[in-house]
Amino acid sequence: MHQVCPHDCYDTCGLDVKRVNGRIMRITGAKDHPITQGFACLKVNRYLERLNHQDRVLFPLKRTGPKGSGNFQRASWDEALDAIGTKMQHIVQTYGGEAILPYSFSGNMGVLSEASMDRRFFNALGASQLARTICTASADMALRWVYGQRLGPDPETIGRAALILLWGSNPVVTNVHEIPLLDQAQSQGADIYVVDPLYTDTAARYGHHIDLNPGSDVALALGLGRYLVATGQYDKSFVAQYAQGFDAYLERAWPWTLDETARVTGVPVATIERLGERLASVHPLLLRTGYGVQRQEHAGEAVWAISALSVITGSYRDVGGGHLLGNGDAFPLNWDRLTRPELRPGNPRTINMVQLGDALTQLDDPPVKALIVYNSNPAATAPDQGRVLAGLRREDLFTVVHEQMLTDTAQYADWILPAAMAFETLDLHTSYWHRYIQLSPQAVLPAGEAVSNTEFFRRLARACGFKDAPWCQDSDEDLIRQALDTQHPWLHGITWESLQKRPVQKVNLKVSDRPFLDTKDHNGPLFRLYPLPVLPFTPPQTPAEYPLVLITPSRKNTIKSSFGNNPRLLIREPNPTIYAHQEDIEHLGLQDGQRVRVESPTGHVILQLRGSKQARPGVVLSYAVRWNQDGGGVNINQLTSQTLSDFGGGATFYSTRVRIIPWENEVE
Ligand SMILES: Nc1nc2c(c(=O)[nH]1)N[C@H]1C(S)=C(S)[C@@H](COP(=O)(O)OP(=O)(O)OC[C@H]3O[C@@H](n4cnc5c(=O)[nH]c(N)nc54)[C@H](O)[C@@H]3O)O[C@H]1N2
Ligand SMILES: Nc1nc2c(c(=O)[nH]1)N[C@H]1C(S)=C(S)[C@@H](COP(=O)(O)OP(=O)(O)OC[C@H]3O[C@@H](n4cnc5c(=O)[nH]c(N)nc54)[C@H](O)[C@@H]3O)O[C@H]1N2
Ligand code: SF4
Ligand SMILES: [Mo]
Repeated sequence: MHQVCPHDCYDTCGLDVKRVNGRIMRITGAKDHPITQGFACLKVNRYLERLNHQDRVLFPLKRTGPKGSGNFQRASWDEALDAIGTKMQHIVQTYGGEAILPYSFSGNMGVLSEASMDRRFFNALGASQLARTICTASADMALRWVYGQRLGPDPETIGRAALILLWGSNPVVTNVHEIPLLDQAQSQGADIYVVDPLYTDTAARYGHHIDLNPGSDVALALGLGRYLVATGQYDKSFVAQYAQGFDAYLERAWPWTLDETARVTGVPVATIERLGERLASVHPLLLRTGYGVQRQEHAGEAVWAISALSVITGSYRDVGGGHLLGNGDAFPLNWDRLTRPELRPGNPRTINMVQLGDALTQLDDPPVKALIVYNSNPAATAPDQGRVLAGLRREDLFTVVHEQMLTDTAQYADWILPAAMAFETLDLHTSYWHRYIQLSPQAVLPAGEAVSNTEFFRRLARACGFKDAPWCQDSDEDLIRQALDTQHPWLHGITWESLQKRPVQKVNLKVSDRPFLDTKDHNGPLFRLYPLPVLPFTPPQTPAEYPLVLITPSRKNTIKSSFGNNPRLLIREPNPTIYAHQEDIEHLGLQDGQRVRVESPTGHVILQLRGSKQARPGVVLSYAVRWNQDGGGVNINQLTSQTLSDFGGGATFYSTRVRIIPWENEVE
């Protein structure tokens, strides 16, 4: 039976699920899905272990000890909903709807699970709105600024590219179904450059590593742009025909001479020149930017500067060329019908999820009195964890967590409600990378008393007095029909009925359609090169007290905290670990294997220190993220801060500065 992997991953795989007597017995990558091509990843190859995990929440649980003590007792759904409904209505009456804060992200990327009945409920309640910025906000905003849309080349054209820059992207870890496409391009002679401060598995696989200083991408992109213009090698007719704001762009780029670019990025002048020559002469040129670029303070400007490079090189002229960061806007579903913004009374405040710590500990007028968490595990994944946990410990904060697992966040809940797994529910899936829309029907009944996100919010709505409201009567099938109810030509013919017969369908964009040139009606400019309205980039500083840059990239065997409770997936890292270059370990007088105290201006954490060839001197790394339970109640996000990026209010996880001091001399 066809299913879809719900996890926060570029690939959004189709899966073949074998059932026997109402139980799932085998899960494999769908053979007939053009991107999945019959294989899943290390994590989903072990999915039965997740489905049947001992940490699964199967029944409503009520807190019985102090906050965070992890003491709960089983309750019935009726008891839970009565208590939650009464408490939430009391909070709304006393403090107003804004005292209620939803907190969710992409734990399940199904359209219904991620943003449908939940949004309706919080809109109708007049709850605080959540700005969901933790992952892609800066890039989303910068792409919209330049291109008007989050659209890139079709990944199925990657094989045609002759020059590829993987810029802040580590597909060997995060996007394994891109690897066959990159390999295909390489086998046909393409050169693949990896722009990354770490010597990642992707850099090792594809050879050309541009080892830049962390957070210096704006300089590299503008330096390359200036070089192309100064040497007359940019695509003049493309810029003249399709771009506006070129002069303003040049003004921003002009200070970035080769020498200045080399000084700030650490990339030698000769390398920048050679790369510049290649960008000008080798086409199709694919700029494949990952999210790593935009977890820094100058995130927006970095994505803008790389986008500008895609324009001045005329990379969009060729099928297989262009700038691929995401394809989220390839799916113009009827979001307003799904989420119903018009239900909102007035204009409730918006809270940035990156600043959850402050929201829970400092916000007033009204304070946050109830926090409803689903699809996310902020106790482990949000920055400035010290503040987040202080907030979650507040006895006067009413916390409800709808979860599949007894996560670090669930441990702080007043009520935990059991969430169904994707295979136990019906959903519709898009992708943020490829262009297939998929239906995932319910394959098996939910375990225990678990319910889908949509059903959870239907129940919550009834408990909060919306029993007769029409918006909470819609079934999951109704919701899918409403999502697909659009006149947009890209979705023409994709209906509930057609998805029953063909659960994997491509949106109506041809592989040969070049983004924007062939997908937009145009007679004027298509690209805006004007600089973003932000303070221009200045090189990041590394203060003497915190001399090391900490990067917390994605881990191969987990997705953020998801899968982190499967010890077999963490077999190579039994203890929470920080990796450093051997030179730094020696310089600090430390030893490989030793436990160390890592400190930042925000907090500290005890970790095991290991040498790694991926790190370079001055840069340490720790994969995001371990469960707090593995680290005495804390993890690496003790060190990261709530500082927002320059544009879009994004997170700045990779702009963290730390120092390392010995903790115990014992070597494990
Ligand atoms: N296995 C696995 N897959 C995942 C995830 C996971 O946790 N595990 N997470 C999923 C999610 S939520 C996301 S958002 C995506 C993210 O996947 P990617 O887009 O690949 O992004 P990251 O893993 O955040 O970082 C990619 C690279 O950026 C590099 N980087 C760090 N700082 C800089 C810098 O200043 N400049 C440049 N040029 N590069 C820098 C890092 O070293 C890293 O190698 O992956 C998804 N897929
Ligand atoms: N230090 C550091 N921290 C980071 C990052 C980093 O690079 N460095 N990356 C950030 C990024 S890119 C992201 S996207 C965030 C992700 O942060 P989170 O949104 O917290 O993602 P996960 O850790 O995957 O947690 C998702 C949770 O959703 C639950 N879940 C899954 N399916 C369902 C469902 O159907 N219903 C309900 N109710 N729950 C479900 C899972 O069990 C899991 O506990 O982390 C951020 N945190
Ligand atoms: S986690 Fe990503 S690669 Fe693995 S099965 Fe899911 S969508 Fe595919
Ligand atoms: Mo993410």
